[in-house]
Amino acid sequence: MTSVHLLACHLFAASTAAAVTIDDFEASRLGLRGHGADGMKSEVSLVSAPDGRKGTALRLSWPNRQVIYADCSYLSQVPMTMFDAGVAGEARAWLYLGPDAQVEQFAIRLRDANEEVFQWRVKVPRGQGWREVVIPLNAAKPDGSWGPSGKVDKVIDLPVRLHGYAVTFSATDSPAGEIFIDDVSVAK
Ligand SMILES: [Ca+2]
Repeated sequence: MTSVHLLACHLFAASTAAAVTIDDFEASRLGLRGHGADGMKSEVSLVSAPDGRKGTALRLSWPNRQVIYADCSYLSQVPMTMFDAGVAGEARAWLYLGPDAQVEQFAIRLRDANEEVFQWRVKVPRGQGWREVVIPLNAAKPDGSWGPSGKVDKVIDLPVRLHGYAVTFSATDSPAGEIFIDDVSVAK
């Protein structure tokens, strides 16, 4: 195969890539664990999706002493083989906020081969109800990374796995609250 032919194949693949659902939260087993800032523990559960949406959604909730953020991570390895040649494209997620939610941003997090965690965030539109957010996944511009000492080099070492999700709050001392997350997908 010539290099021109290879290039044509890559272009074709890029132009036809469809969104891949990475979690619809329909599995009966909950493979996520809640965390949170300053030792305030977030909680996760699988619940019937509110407000007329079908199926099961992930509920992420936090106590009223929560500050800055609430997050959760997968307990098992979730390969992201669509990014085996590099992280690019976008992630999408459906989010439901209640009337009093003070969520500012939603983040998706990927973990690289050296356990360094990278996140990309998007502002969450205000207002009650379901909305889909689109998070550009620019490998050169993550919204922060962290990990084990000596492993944080700001370089995404392939392959990556799905690490989890996070929300940040609009107030530094946010009241107790919850967000529902459904049908997370990625597209290159
Ligand atoms: Ca790294």
